[in-house]
Order: sequence, then C-alpha cells, then structure tokens
Amino acid sequence: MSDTPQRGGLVRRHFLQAALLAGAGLATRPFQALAANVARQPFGNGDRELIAYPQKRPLMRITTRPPHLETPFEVFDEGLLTPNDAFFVRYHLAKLPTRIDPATYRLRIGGKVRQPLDLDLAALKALGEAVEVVAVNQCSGNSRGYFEPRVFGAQLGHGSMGNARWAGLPLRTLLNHAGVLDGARQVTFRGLDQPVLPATPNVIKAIDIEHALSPEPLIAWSMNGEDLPLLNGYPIRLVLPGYFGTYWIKHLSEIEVIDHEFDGFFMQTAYRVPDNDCQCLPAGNALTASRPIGRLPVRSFVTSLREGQTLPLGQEQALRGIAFDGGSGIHSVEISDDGGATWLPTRLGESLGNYSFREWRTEWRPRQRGVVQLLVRARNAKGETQPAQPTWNPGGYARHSIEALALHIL
Ligand SMILES: Nc1nc2c(c(=O)[nH]1)N[C@H]1C(S)=C(S)[C@@H](COP(=O)(O)O)O[C@H]1N2
Ligand SMILES: [Mo]
Repeated sequence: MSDTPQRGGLVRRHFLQAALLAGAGLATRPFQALAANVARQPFGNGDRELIAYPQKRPLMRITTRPPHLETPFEVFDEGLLTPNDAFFVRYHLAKLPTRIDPATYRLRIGGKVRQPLDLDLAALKALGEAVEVVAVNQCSGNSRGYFEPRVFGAQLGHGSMGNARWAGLPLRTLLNHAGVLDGARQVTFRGLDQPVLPATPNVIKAIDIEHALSPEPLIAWSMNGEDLPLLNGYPIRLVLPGYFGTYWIKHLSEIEVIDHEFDGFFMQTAYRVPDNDCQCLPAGNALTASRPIGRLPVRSFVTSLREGQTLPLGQEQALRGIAFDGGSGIHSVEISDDGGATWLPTRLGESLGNYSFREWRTEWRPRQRGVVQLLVRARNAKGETQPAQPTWNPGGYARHSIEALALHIL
C-alpha cells in the first residue's frame, strides 16, 4: 500500500467502504458474499459472524462501526507469528481513515522539546537505524467474555491478541532528535482516527518519559516483513513491547512531550485496573484505588486442541500451546489433568525474544473417561505465575488466570 497507492489502495478502499456501509444497514452484494459463516465462543451470546475485511481473511466480527475483529483461536496453532491477514483489529472511534496517502503522511512531535518536528515517512525512516522486535499485542479486554459476573464492553474470546515481528525506529531516536527539555514528565500519542460526535474524547494515550526514552518503544512501519495492514495502523504505529495494546496507537500522527501527568479520558477514566498485585476486586465491586493498565501478566494456552473436543482414552496426544508475559520471558509451562493437584512439565520451543509468544510442547495420555479439564499454567523469569481462580475487575481487563480446556474422553 505504501509504494503502490493507486493500485492496491483503491480496491482496498472500496472493499472497506462496502463493509462499512453494510454495517450501517445498507447491505450490498459484495458484503453478502464476504460473510462466510459463524464461529461460536464458549460463553453466552457467543456467536460471531466471520467477515473478511480488506487485507484480512474472515475474522470474528465484534462490531462494525468501528471495525472490531477477533482472530479465530485456531490461528494461534498455525505458527508463533500471527499472520497479518489474521491479526485482530480494534478501534474506539468510527471516523477512521479508509485511505492514507504515504506521500503526504506526516508525523509531528512537539511540546516540551527543543525542536518540534514535522516529518514525512522518508524523513522519519532516515532519522536512525531501524530495529526489530517480536512482540505480543494483546487487548486489555482480551477474554472479557469469560468474566463472571459479566462486565460491560466487547464480549471477547481469547483472540484479541497477536504476535508479530515489528520493525521501525526506536521512539527515543525521534525524541533525541527533537531534544526533550528538562521537566518532561510524559509523552502522549494520537492517531488519525476521530470521534463521530464532538463530545467523544479522542484516543490519546500517555507513557512516562523514562519509559519513552527506554529502548523498548518503537515507531513501527513493518509487521512480519510487510507494510502494516491499514486496519493495524498503516503506515506507522506505536509498538510498546510488553504492554497492553491500548497504548499501541495506530496511524500515529501526533506526539507531544508534556510536563505533567496527562489528564485525558483514555488514561484517567478508561483502561484503569485495581491498584493491587492481582489487578482484581471481589466480583461486583466498583473501582476505587486504580492505576492505568500496564504490562502483560503471564498467560498460557493450549492451541492444538479445541474446547469440547473428543479424544480416546489412553491414546497419547501431542500437545502444543503458547505462553507469554510482559517482557521478562517464560521460564516454564506445566499442564494438569487432575484439577491442579499435580502438574506435568512441558518443553519450551525456541525463544523469539522475551516479548514474543513462546511455544511449548508435550505428550499427554488421557487417563480417565468423561469430561476432563486440561489446565495449563506458565511461570515467567521473575517467578510470577497465573492465579488458579479467575480474577475479576469492573473493566473486564487483564484476565490471566489458568485456563481450563474441557475435553470429552471416550
Ligand atoms: N489510532 C488508534 N490506535 C489504537 C486504538 C484506537 O482506537 N485508535 N485502539 C488501541 C487498542 S485498545 C488496541 S487493543 C490496539 C489493537 O491493535 P490492532 O487493531 O492492530 O490489533 O490498538 C490500539 N491502538
Ligand atoms: Mo484494546
């Protein structure tokens, strides 16, 4: 899309418009043809139409305006990197760009800097050496549909996450070019998408200046070796390895260095978790002491089996899955088929870096007929592991308890 704006761009734009119009109730033929079938999540109201958007294979539709698409979980068994056309999509605001011209695209940086900059893409890329990182982008509300009691918000399964190889410029290279002034406290990030109504706050996120100047954050223009898909932030997005996706601002257009704590809605009101270790509260409680959501807690999943799958008693199964955390790296993954009384070790696959999905494998022989709950839990390099019982908070954020897969053993 970057180098051939007329060719690919137009076609994709028409598909996107068709999809958006269809969502507004003006169903068109192309849209009808795109609707393939329905995937079912294992919780109430869990039927999701599989819809193909531009540059995407059929994904589970959560909402249409703005587009919010979830990755079918089988994709995580295809490989450690989530293909671009299967990567989930999340937006808050319905006025999002359907066409972006890379020739006129600008990134501005201002505020408490010596030299405000207004860069085109070529100038941005020329500022310094590009770097690569494999990192998980996970929505704060990933798995929210499993919360009991239910909470407001998109009822997501486990597919609002993905792992990709991101390439771009370290944020600190840009900040150093602009020259951060004394007294800088935070850096804010904003993209091209806009609210439909004036009263709706813009999506602006902030991180502390120390974090912004650390080696971690990237301004990425490449995802798995290709341009970012339009719906994943083309042409540039913030990549914050180890942090929840809410900070990974797409179509990044404005960066501001500020001398105070940012007071915008998406930091002070939305995306806050209980200010305690488990990021949890007794079910039904309102948020009191809170903090902005931050790093990814440890999680693990079985990817090679489906919920409700039937398996024969006594026959060895090759099991496979993934684990990840907020950047310290996975130390071990274990499984249990007796409710957590005993745990069996698994073998970890090659490391693609501490921010990536890590593969695990093992062999397992079902040893009891009936419904068996297969549990999986990971431990990270800091010794942190997953809570045995699901935790709860009013936003439905940061689920990371041990997941159980119900299997029918015959
Ligand atoms: N410009 C912009 N960037 C955004 C958002 C948004 O609404 N607008 N949503 C954020 C949220 S909440 C998530 S989870 C990630 C999702 O990234 P993806 O759509 O590439 O999967 O984008 C983040 N970046
Ligand atoms: Mo999100």
